Amino acid sequence: KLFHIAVVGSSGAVGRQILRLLEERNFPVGDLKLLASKRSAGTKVPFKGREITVEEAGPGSFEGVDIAFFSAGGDVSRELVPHAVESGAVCIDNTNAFRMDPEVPLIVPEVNLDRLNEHKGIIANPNCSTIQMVAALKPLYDRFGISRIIVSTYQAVSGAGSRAVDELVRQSRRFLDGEEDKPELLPVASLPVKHRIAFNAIPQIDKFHDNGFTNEEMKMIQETKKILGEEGLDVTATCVRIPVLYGHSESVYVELKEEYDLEEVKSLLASAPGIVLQDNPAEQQYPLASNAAGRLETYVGRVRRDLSNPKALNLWIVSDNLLKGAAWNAVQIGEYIAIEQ
Ligand code: 11C
Repeated sequence: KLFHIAVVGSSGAVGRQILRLLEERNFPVGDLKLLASKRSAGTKVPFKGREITVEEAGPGSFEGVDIAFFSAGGDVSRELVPHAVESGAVCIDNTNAFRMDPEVPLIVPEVNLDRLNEHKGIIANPNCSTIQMVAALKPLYDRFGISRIIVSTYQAVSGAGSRAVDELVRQSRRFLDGEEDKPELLPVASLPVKHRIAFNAIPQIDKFHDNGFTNEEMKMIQETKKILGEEGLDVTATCVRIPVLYGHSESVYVELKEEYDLEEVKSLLASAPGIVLQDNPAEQQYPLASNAAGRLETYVGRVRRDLSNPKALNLWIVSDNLLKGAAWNAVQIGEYIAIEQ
């Protein structure tokens, strides 16, 4: 069976990767509709040797569409996803719009594929930093249980879109040339204060909540509990933007419910789906954003016993934020939907 596919946000950083993956993985695409804002409408995008013209997305865009991928921001999803569902499409939404809706499954296939069929037309794709963390922790969660997670992230600028990639490149050049470059985008485009990202680390991703956590940190906390299906899990996060283009890195302290054997932990990680264990300190082998960029897997290393708590361990988790963190997780969900139909 071939599927009529729509990609909303097809000219954005994630949308382009979704198209690339649909092509590379030979997804059974019948008709393909590329949708975007008015600004990008009219541009031509190559797909499997054809040129497809991007159309402006609107409520009437989804007639006959089987699967719609959304990655054009929360406001677009909130407006258009209900119309797509009404037209009979299954929507795989990359934005924050429906993730915490109890009616909407929040899926990382390696973790909770069993919830996929609960959907009523919308399946939410989690935030990039959440996806790679839960994918890596799942085998430990299943074997030992987890009581607490403390995560600090080192996130690439591409998480903030392709304009943020341009901003880092431009600022780095100008900074090395001794020139001033006024930051325009980061940390949050819609807030008045901007900070330089080149040669810097910014402890703010997205807006602050009244509790002092940023929205990115709250996403990690809430989404992790929902995906693992454990509201009582203790999770805390500090999310930091660093001058890396592609690939989020995370330092994770995890307290298990039982004492564990470190070799067993490593072999569980090594055999987990979608995970590559890269952990050989003697050879200076550990995950690096520069190696994870462009790859579909999540890399785990620096796996070590905590020195103060025998039930706890520390790890370093790296994945391409635009791939497993966004486009690949979404296309993977699409592949499971296609298999089941
Ligand atoms: C970032 N994690 O790195 C964000 C981007 O909720 O899907 C992804 C935002 C989201 O800036």
